[in-house]
This record gives sequence, C-alpha cells and structure tokens, in this order.
Amino acid sequence: VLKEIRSEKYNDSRTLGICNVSNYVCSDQTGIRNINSSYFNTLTDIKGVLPGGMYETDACISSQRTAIIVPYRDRPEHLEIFSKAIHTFLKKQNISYGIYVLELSLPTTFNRGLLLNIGYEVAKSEGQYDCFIFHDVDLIPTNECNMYLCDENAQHMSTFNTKFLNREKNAMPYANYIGGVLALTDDQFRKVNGFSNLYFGWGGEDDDMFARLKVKHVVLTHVNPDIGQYFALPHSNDPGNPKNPARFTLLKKTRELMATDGLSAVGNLYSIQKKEHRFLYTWVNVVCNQTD
Ligand code: UDH
Ligand code: NGS
Repeated sequence: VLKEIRSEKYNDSRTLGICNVSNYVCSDQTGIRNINSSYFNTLTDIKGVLPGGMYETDACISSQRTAIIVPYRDRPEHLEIFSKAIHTFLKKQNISYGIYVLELSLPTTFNRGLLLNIGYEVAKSEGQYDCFIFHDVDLIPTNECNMYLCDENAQHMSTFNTKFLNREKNAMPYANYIGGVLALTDDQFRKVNGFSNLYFGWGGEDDDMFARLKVKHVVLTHVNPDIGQYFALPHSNDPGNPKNPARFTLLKKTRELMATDGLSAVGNLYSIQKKEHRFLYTWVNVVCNQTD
C-alpha cells in the first residue's frame, strides 16, 4: 500500500526540503511484525555511497543535508546491519547525508549524550549539515515515509519499535519519551546547549534532553507511530553500560546545569584517537578525559 508523504506531519512542503516532494511516494513495505534481523541482509543498496558513508542525491537538490550521529561501543553485529540498512533506506528518500559512528574507548562507562555531542562537533567540522539525527545503532527504520529531515519542531522519530510490541497498545514507554532517534536542526541543538555530558551509564540523558527542549521552548513533535516504525535489533545487557544511579539526582538539576553542561563544555572532555572514513560510515574513536 503506497502512502502519500504529504500527510500527517508533512502537510507543509516548505519544511520538507526536498524538491520533488509532491511526487514523492513512500511506503511501509517491510511489515515490521513479520521480519527478523536477517531480513535486512537481503536488502542492500549501497551504490553511490562515498567513503565515510556520505551520499549526495542526484535526484534533485536537497535543501537540507542530514548528519546521522550514532553512539557506539562493541555492537559489531548491530553496526553491520545498521550501516547497510540505513543507506538502503535513506537513498530511497533522495536526500543528501553522512553517517558518523562515535565509539567510546574503554575503560570509561558508556555515555550516550557525550558521544552525541562529540558526533555533532565532528560532523560540523566535516561538512555543511542542517539536520542532525541522533540515532541508536539497534533501531532500523522500516517505514520510508519517516523522512530523515528536520523541520521547525524538534522531532522524536522512533515512536514505535518492536520492543514496544508487548506493551499496552504497543505504546511508547511514557508520553515524554524521546529515546532512540531524535532529529534536531542546528539551531534547535545549539539553543539547548546539546545533550548533557554528565550521564555515565544507562538512562536519563534522553529525559534530560526533553527537559532542555522544554526550558528553551523548543516545540517537540512525536512522529505518528504508524510512521515512526523501527525494528529493534535484540541485544543483551552491555557490561560497560550499567544503570546510572545518579540519573534521578541529575534530572532534578537540568535547568540549573544546562547553561554550562553540554555542547559548550564538551570540547574539554574528549580527545579523538582515530578517525577513519570507512566504506559505509565515518568512524571516530574517542577517549573521554573524565569518568563518572
Ligand atoms: N550503545 C552501544 N554500546 C553499549 C551501550 C550502548 O553501542 O555498550 C549505544 C547503541 O547505539 C545503543 C544506544 O547506545 O543503541 C542505547 O543503548 P541501549 O540500546 O542499551 O538502550 P536501550 O534503552 O537499552 O535500548 C535497553 C537495555 C537496558 C539495559 C539496562 C542496564 N544495563
Ligand atoms: C527510562 C529512562 C530513559 C530510557 C527509557 C527507555 O526509564 O533514559 O527508560 O525505556 N529514564 C531514566 O532512567 C530516568 S525502555 O525502552 O527501556 O522501556 O530511554
């Protein structure tokens, strides 16, 4: 079943930023409930992808360029599936983009927010990007109507994933949940001073971003869950990412800390060990100067 893209949140072609929007027809071909991880190996369209995971559409002039920023450590099977699937998906949307994978060296406890801030800085230093999509490696988009572009509101893109299947009404964990995949323009990201750098371990950094958006009056849209569909690659607990016991205390202080904790502070917190323009993505290995 083909769906016109210009419905729901895309009723205003001005914000969409692709030239042939009125002709763009998208579909949800996958049928998320009937697939498993190996399904994604069967679709691999990486033709025309440049080293570092860059792609420039030749279908039309895209008025936005999108940087996909992926926080990463020790999930090689996920990265392999993600990197092939994301190109296949994005190429169909006729947009120009680059993929950035930010890997945090051990022994530091994982820190998703810090890596996303670093990814933003690296992407900015590498190219002209207008839209930044902060993207977990274990979430594979399956509905082509979920356009990887920004608009005047911040957008929570991953409003449904297969981990939610057993929840009541297949709903998100809670109404203000913005974990998984989040799209922000440069202005929106700078306005909130990026993510907090202080959340070492699992949980809370996405809720902190929600609070930042609220404090700075950046309006947030949740993509219609019929469109914001993702297949969640299964995984077990990551040894370097224990639940962060400090997250509830930190969350009480967002308003107080956000002026100094975030993008403005990240420059002093890391060094880049290695950067490689790999076949399907730009890989950046970073060492964090601080730990929890
Ligand atoms: N990530 C890694 N490696 C890690 C931890 C996280 O690559 O060791 C990245 C990856 O992009 C992942 C994202 O951070 O998709 C978010 O982490 P997650 O997948 O663990 O988050 P999610 O909320 O986890 O999906 C649910 C498991 C809860 C575990 C609780 C404490 N261990
Ligand atoms: C909340 C976490 C969020 C996390 C979300 C994921 O409890 O960071 O669970 O839900 N907030 C805190 O811990 C304060 S899940 O998909 O695991 O059901 O994103």
